[in-house]
Amino acid sequence: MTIELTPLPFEASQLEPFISERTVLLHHGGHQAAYVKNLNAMLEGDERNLIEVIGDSSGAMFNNAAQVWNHEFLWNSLAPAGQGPSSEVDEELSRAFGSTDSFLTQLIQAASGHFGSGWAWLVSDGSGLQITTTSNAEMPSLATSQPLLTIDVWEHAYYLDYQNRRPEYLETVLRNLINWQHLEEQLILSTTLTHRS
Ligand code: MN3
Repeated sequence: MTIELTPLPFEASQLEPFISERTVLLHHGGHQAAYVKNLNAMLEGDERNLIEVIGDSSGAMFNNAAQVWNHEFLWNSLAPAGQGPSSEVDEELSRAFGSTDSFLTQLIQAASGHFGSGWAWLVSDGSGLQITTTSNAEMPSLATSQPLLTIDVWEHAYYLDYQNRRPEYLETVLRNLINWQHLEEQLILSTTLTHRS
């Protein structure tokens, strides 16, 4: 099947001033589009969907497929500034991390400290919430955990706006642009996890 470049769920300028329109356009229309194009070139005549390809491939095919999925999840993890967590989400995060603020601090620390390219995640593994990081195109196991939120720590995500200041990028973006509604929807999905395997 042909993999599509899914449109952004907001206007490219709507994450300003925290992420510039220029960065969003290059990230989505340049980097993510290239993963889609590379993947389609490798998938010619292949009828599997994206999740099936991710679960059953390695090397360049896995890398491009996983990066397509990771970027779709990234854009859904972000939203124009002005939202906050519902009391339910605040309660869940407080149970796992002490408070929502402490959750953000721990996520920023984990993402800042990740060596090289990759992703930082909030996941639910059915028994609780965890912060984790993955390298390059890797993602948490979709079979055993539900990602709730991700942030991209590849340099292309922040270099135009923040140069080498990764902690400042993370501090700014995670404290202003989290799509709390999407996080809550993923949290609700995760309650079905125990029935999945
Ligand atoms: Mn990226």
